[in-house]
Amino acid sequence: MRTGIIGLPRSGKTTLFRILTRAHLEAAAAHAPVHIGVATVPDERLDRLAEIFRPRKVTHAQVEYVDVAGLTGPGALASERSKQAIYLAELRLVDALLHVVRGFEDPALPHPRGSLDARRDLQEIELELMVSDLDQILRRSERIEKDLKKRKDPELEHELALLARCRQALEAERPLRELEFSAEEEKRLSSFQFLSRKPMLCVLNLGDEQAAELNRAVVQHGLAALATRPGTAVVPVAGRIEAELAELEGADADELRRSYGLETSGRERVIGATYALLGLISFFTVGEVECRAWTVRRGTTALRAAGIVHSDLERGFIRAEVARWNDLVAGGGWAGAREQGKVKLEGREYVVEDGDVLHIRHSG
Ligand SMILES: Nc1nc2c(ncn2[C@@H]2O[C@H](COP(=O)(O)OP(=O)(O)O)[C@@H](O)[C@H]2O)c(=O)[nH]1
Ligand SMILES: [Mg+2]
Repeated sequence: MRTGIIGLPRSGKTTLFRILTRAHLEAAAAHAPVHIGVATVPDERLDRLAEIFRPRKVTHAQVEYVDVAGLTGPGALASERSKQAIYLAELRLVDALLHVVRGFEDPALPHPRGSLDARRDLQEIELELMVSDLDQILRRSERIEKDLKKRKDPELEHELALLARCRQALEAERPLRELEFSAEEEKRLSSFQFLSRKPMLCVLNLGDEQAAELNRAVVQHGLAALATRPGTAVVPVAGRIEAELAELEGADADELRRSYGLETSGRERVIGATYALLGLISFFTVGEVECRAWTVRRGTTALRAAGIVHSDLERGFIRAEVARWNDLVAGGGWAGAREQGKVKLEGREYVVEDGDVLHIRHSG
């Protein structure tokens, strides 16, 4: 899964990218237009399973983050527009957007729009995404209209009507993620990779002094209503502090975190919120060789899950042995969990739940 980081200049995008991926960018690389980094998804459940199975290798799930530096707002100079097109093309490929909005004051680091206003900043970038989508819609609609003049085609007529609906929303400054589409419409739209249709996690980047009152800050900055909008979520983070914490390990980090009045790790909250927004869950596979977390969409069947682990498992799928991760830990392994009646045998249509441990029985 890949998430694209967007936001105005000096909002804290690169800072957040570093927090998430724990990347130590070289000074030169820090100025490259697009950075791609991998974040390990923290998961205590996997760690507990590994204590039981003592595998040679523990593999956490991963999320990719892309720091797209060049989105500068609709007022971009002509000379910057071609660069902008490259950034937008990069963004079309991501599954979700992580929109960093500045919530910290710093006289030494002027805000690019002259004052702090989270809602205005959010709207500015959103507008840019919508303009890009609208542009695509207008070009495609024009082509369809031309074709329809030559010959009647119900397929194209459907598409045109659907695009008209999208256009109407965008012209009312409503992002496409707020519209409801049928499965068939979803399919038609997917190839467009519209930006304003992607789920968006807004990260409010706060100053040190607001670290102890994160949730109140979301209200103060006028972003509380965002959480109720479709495909949208908000997470407050004290960026500078989290960047400092990301450099530390274990107990030192915990102690420093508490001294700032922070209860939980910003990194974990952002990754967790991204999972929730995308409807992602984790299941596990365990053994002496490897204990591993796998990321799938909610609703994934045992057969599909088997295929994600290995195509051979999907092809030769017979049954899945399924246990809840904590039952497996409590039983000290499969044998113990089985004795306690905590292992179920499931068929290919079984819908995998968050926290399931799967053992696939297969032929060949
Ligand atoms: N005071 C303060 N400075 C921050 C915070 N987050 C980032 N910065 C600083 O703001 C500057 C721009 O941050 P950066 O992450 O490069 O922003 P970008 O332009 O959006 O990538 C850097 O000097 C950061 O150290 C914060 O929460 N508080
Ligand atoms: Mg940057």
